[in-house]
Amino acid sequence: MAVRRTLVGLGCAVGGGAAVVALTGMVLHQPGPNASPLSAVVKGTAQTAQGTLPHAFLDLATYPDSMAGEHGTSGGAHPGWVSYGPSTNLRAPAHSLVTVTISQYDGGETITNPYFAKVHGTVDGTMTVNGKTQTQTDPDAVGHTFTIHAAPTNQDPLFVSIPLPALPDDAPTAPGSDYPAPITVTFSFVTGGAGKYQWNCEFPCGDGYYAKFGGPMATRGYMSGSFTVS
Ligand SMILES: [Cu+2]
Repeated sequence: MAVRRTLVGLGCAVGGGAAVVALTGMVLHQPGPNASPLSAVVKGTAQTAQGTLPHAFLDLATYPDSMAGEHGTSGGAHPGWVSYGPSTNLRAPAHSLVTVTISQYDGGETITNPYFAKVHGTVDGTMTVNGKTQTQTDPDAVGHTFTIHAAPTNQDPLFVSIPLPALPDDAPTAPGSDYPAPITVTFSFVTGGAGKYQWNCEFPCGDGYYAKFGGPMATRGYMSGSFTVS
């Protein structure tokens, strides 16, 4: 709302409703890097320990750069930065089973904190990696993590953390792709009531920036974003 009010004031100052419409449309259609909302899609129901719940699905990917299209055709401001896609502004329904599939296209190395090489907060405490059920991955070969946090507020707690195994450095580029064939990681968790959460990668993958915690690790739209339950 603050943005819209500012634009109205600016529009009036330059004299005309047409300017207001043009400026408002221009600014509100610039969602920032990689932030167009992506909502989990409900397809039927699932039996869970909490009863029969809507079953929602979300597909994500992790890339060794920002060239896959989610930052624009030329990679945006930082084409070489590691990134999540197709969005970092994620949404899911309340009181539902959410199944996330992440296509992992990046390499990696030893994770700083082995806690984040383990699966936390999913149904049964597991994930599948290329179809195989696992509770952790090799801490010496982690690409990224997908970690949802709750701020200490009165909303329902939500903590989910998934280690994404690294592709081998010598993985060949897949035919017809700019990347090797990805590792496919799938996991499910149950949401509570409505809330606003954050997610980020806990593997310091911002090479060359502040002990690898800068750059894409410290800039919204690359290795972090929002997770809204509603
Ligand atoms: Cu990362």
